Amino acid sequence: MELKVVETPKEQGGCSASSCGGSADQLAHLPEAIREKVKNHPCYSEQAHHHYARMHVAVAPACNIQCHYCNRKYDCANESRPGVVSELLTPEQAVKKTLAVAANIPQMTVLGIAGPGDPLANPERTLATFRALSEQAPDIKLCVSTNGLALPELVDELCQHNIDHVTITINCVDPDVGAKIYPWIFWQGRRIRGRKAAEILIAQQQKGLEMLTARGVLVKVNSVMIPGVNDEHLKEVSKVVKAKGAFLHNVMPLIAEAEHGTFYGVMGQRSPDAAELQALQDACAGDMNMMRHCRQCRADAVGMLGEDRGDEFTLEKIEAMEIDYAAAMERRAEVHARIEAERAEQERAKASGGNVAFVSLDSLRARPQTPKALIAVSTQGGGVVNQHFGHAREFLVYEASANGVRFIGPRRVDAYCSGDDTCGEAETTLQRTIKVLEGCAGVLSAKIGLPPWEALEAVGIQPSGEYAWEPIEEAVAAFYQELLKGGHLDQRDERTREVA
Ligand code: CLF
Ligand code: SF4
Repeated sequence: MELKVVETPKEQGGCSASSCGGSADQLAHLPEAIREKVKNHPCYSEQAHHHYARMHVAVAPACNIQCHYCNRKYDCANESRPGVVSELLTPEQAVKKTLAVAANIPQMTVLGIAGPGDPLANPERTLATFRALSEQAPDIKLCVSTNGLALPELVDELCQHNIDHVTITINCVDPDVGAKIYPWIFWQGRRIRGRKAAEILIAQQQKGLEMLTARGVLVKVNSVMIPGVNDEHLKEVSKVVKAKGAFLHNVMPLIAEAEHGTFYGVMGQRSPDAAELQALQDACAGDMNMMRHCRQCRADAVGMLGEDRGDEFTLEKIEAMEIDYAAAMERRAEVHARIEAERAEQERAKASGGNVAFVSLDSLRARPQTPKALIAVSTQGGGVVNQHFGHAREFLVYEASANGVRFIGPRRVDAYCSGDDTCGEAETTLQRTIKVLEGCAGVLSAKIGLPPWEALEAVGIQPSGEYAWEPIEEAVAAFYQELLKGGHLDQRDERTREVA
């Protein structure tokens, strides 16, 4: 039997990066120089995030604006999930930490500064960190995330330090919308409130975006989706920032919990659910390359996206480490070469029919009624199905259809399994996991125990351990066809109709 993963046809909105984040062709339309810049950046390339890690250093405590979704005690919601930063670092400490992580996690390719306040409201600390790192660790890409208020005045300095990835959080291009998100900004020594504040912020963001793209810097725009406030408006934001040269748009869900003490949290502003987020991302995708794999990292996150190894690199632990960065550079180069060889091998296998035997999705195109299906995957990186169901802290969700396989986004869960074959012991957590998988037709893991298997089947989610170590997209496509052939998707449809 022949393997073939069919790409989303261009006439349906196009694959590019917009709707087919997991495709090998995601970057194919870009000039070589840009492909080179993003190919191992875990945030700018969905493919790369399976293989490479990032880290943040929390050197920037102050902020120059107030967002209604932020409480200063917590990480910047622009780039992080709420949670206090464990340690605020000086630039010297940040450099030491970065070198230690680079030596111990050779897949770490990107150092970002994303808070806990706004990096550009702390320009001395932020730029001192970048300056030292561009000298001492030239193989690490430097990345910064900002609300944009202070950006235009700092663009030239950022460019001098080789920072060619900048994220601007742009939640609106209309000051009336902005006035509902930002109660005030601190601008030219004065606190400015209301619509005027939003007007200044928007103008600075747009000017900064234009200046950066004019200098060839890759700009990603993050937007927080706030239902009833800017959700509809973000389609317009997407159009505007694309027209000004932004490379990628990352629409993230609002995180608003009362216990975080944010204005929105306390006021009961709701967050969007997974379906609403996906619908908006799809609507924006017609105009923009969309990022769908964001994990809303902490401002001191360390490791692969979705994992946090910060505890291994506290100041105390780093002090005790002996770091030979010259030797680490060699090891890093070896590891990166090995990863690239593996990626190339995966691409070759895909192009030549792949490792998983199944019939071509082409045959399904003639069946317009073929249903779409969401399939969740547990993985710990490498682009393959390689994690035990009970160990998964998150699932990557893919949509399979006659048009191919596309990445939809991650869904986070708590791990409930403490050993290899103990799945199902903590039923309440299993039930929570099942809730997170709501809407999925199946789930692929490297291994799964009988109790969760039965619990999943009972709610119409078909588990499988048959695709362990297979490349994710190929496995999803093969599993999708298995579900179709077995009538599972039709039965699901009927069950859903009955429930409705
Ligand atoms: Fe950090 Fe942001 Fe750079 Fe990435 S994170 S500064 S671009 S290195 Fe990435 Fe984390 Fe999402 Fe940010 S997953 S929150 S998009
Ligand atoms: Fe908080 Fe970041 Fe907004 Fe500043 S820019 S108020 S740190 S979310």
